[in-house]
Amino acid sequence: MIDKQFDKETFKKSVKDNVKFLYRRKLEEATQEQLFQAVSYTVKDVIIDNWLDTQNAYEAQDPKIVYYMSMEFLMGRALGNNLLNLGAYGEVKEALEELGIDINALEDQEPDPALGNGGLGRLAACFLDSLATLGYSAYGCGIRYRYGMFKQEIRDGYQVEVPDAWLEEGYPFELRRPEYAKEVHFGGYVRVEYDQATGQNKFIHEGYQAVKAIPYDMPIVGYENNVVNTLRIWDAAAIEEFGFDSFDKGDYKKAVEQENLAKDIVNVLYPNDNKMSGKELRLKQQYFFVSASIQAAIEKYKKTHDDIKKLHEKVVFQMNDTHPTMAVAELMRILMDQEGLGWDDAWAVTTKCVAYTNHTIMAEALEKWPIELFSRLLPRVYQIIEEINRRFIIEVQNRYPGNYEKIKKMAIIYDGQVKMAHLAIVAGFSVNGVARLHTEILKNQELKDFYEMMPEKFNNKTNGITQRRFLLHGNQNLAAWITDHIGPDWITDLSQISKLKVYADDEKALQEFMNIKFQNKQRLAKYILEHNGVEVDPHSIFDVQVKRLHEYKRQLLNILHVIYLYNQIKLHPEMEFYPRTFIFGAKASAAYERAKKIIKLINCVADVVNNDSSINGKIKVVFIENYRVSNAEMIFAAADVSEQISTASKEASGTGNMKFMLNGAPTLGTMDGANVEIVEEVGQENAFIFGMSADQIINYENHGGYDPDFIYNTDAEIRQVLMQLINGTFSSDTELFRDIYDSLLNTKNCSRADQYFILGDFRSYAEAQKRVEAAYKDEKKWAKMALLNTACSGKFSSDRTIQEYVDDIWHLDKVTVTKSSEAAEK
Ligand code: 26W
Repeated sequence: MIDKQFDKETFKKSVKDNVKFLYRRKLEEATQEQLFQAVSYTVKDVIIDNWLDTQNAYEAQDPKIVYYMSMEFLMGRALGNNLLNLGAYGEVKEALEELGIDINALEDQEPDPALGNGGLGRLAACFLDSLATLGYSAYGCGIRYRYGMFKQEIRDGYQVEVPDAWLEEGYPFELRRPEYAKEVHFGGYVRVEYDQATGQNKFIHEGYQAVKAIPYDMPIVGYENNVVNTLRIWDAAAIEEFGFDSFDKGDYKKAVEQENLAKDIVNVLYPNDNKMSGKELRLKQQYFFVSASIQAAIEKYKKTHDDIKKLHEKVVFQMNDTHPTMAVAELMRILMDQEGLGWDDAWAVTTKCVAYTNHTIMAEALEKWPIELFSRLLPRVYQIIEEINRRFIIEVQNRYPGNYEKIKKMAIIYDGQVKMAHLAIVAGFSVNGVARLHTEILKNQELKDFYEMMPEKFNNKTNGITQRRFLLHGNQNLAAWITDHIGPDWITDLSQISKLKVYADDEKALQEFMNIKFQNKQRLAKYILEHNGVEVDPHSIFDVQVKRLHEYKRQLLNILHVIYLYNQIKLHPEMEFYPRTFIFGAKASAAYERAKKIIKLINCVADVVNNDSSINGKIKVVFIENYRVSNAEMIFAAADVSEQISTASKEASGTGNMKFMLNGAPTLGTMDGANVEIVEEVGQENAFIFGMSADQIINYENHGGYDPDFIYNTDAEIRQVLMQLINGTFSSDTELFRDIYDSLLNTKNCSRADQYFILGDFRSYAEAQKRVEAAYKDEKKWAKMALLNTACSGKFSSDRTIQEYVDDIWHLDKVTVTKSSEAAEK
């Protein structure tokens, strides 16, 4: 697929030229950072040709466009991925070698653009990759945060948050597009004016503060298909650039204030995952990118279409959780106040243009905004939401006459608050969950009332991941091995990977498969030695839990079990025990105290266990600092066991679970989220399932919780583990983990002791861990299990997920892009 402008010699020359032009240096004098920039610019040049060709193809074919609206895009590094998708990785690697440059070291120079928290942001990034690869016209719409997800440093076992200045050195894979800047208006008031000509009221927004939104475009390269789509993220600036006259008039201070006000909006990503913060700045961020994106979409549509009432034929907005739900009211506003449509026409268009994805059932994550704040910041948008609410309540009344409970439960505005999920459901033509179990819980529990009233809107789209980043790039040896055995089709059609099943009993194949896993474990062991100073044995079982830190994900269950094992080994030194390395990686939201304590606990346990020579290194515990997309790729490739141990019903889907599976690590997990479907694909016998079911948990919750104290009082080994949290075993400060201890028991008369059923599931988890050990000891059995996990992962490609969104929700047209250079030759 490599084209002429990208052959080795031209490439090498271009890199040398870039070093010269950018830094006035010779190649040999350039720093690694400078080399990274120079190489990236060369790659970007090639991408730009494809970008233009894609633009031309879209203009000629006029396909329907999806705007994927998301507060978060967790992209990970671009260089390596772009090279792979361009089909040029191999050649470039060689060319660089000839220049004496190691491509891995170069890739390591790139900062991870971490414009997201966790699952929801990474899903958005996988979706963009799949959309481009499948040849669909799509824009990602988001915010160009100056500081993305914080960098995590571990100091004395504690998480310390360090700002992530990812733009400091200049980011080569972005293009500033000031010509597409938009204005966004905050505050002020709405004046109503009667229009004689139309006989209708006009709503005029006045006295507002205006902010300029400036787009930066990042190329999204499809896999070997010449398609380059766009992630458009918005930067903010003051409207009036202050000129010299500002100084003279003493307006300097005001001008600087304006600038700061604007800059504030895009300054930093909120590091909350699953918790609504209710901050004014967050609301500003939401409206800022939603308004700019919708304005841009409508402007683009109007360039080549003149009937705004047919917008839905060419445009669809997908709202990634409720964060961009203002899109509903903003679209109504533009259609009515700017395009001159009446309410009914505007509503008809809007409700065919917007769709909503729900990513969590955790109550504390649901977005509710105080009316006071909302109406002050966005008076016109609020007015529109009020009217949507008024009309919806009439519908509810018609449907359920006299049933005021329904109104109370379903209203968009109630009790002084604007409920964004309700707005999204009422206006959206589609509401989807992200795994089958999750969608069922939405329909039957969380959103039951809405499902009853509008069942046709509800549908499931089980999440997926891109095999191009998480296997082709992250696990290059395995990728090559797979291609050797079944050909390369799996790269764009992951269902093909099931062809590996014929090797499930082939000893040579299994041996090779496990050898690759071993090499990947060595690579991770080296990383751990370098970063943690801990020596881990690549022959031990690499048992991995990497994800955001949250109580419902139950990292605590994992570490308490480690303590339990440690006690067992100390008590029975002769006991047979297969060596284990427990690997954790997780960022905790900066304000989530208990989550941060759990990180400290993991590190304290690591200190004790790793340094206790009496256990002969049978257990090692490692906390990998600053877990992020780039090190995740390496971690998945090296994992033996995938810990997916959330309290059943709480994890909407999970996507890490799929990345482990793809890389040949069986799941140790609860029947939660997409684990259910993973087990369905790979078979019960190739996973380690434990714990209460979602039904059981929900049943307990609906009947006042359960009693962990009974377990504490009757199970001496569990009690010992809990006592060790407060008796100095892991910290001389016996109060350090008191809060964790208390959270598990009724000591403080708290009504929700052990909210996440850690003690309730403990024995079942320990027993499942025993099964893991037994299975691992049987080398052949384990190899077969691991290979079958890879072979059965076909369903979990985001290509499959995106095709389902296209077929059921978006109805996009497929586009083919031919290179202009190729076209010219013909
Ligand atoms: C308002 C603050 C806030 C921020 C982020 C609330 C909620 C979120 C996200 C919904 C959290 C999130 O990332 N959810 C995860 O989404 C993934 C993709 O669908 C799922 O796989 C995970 O199960 C879900 O936790």
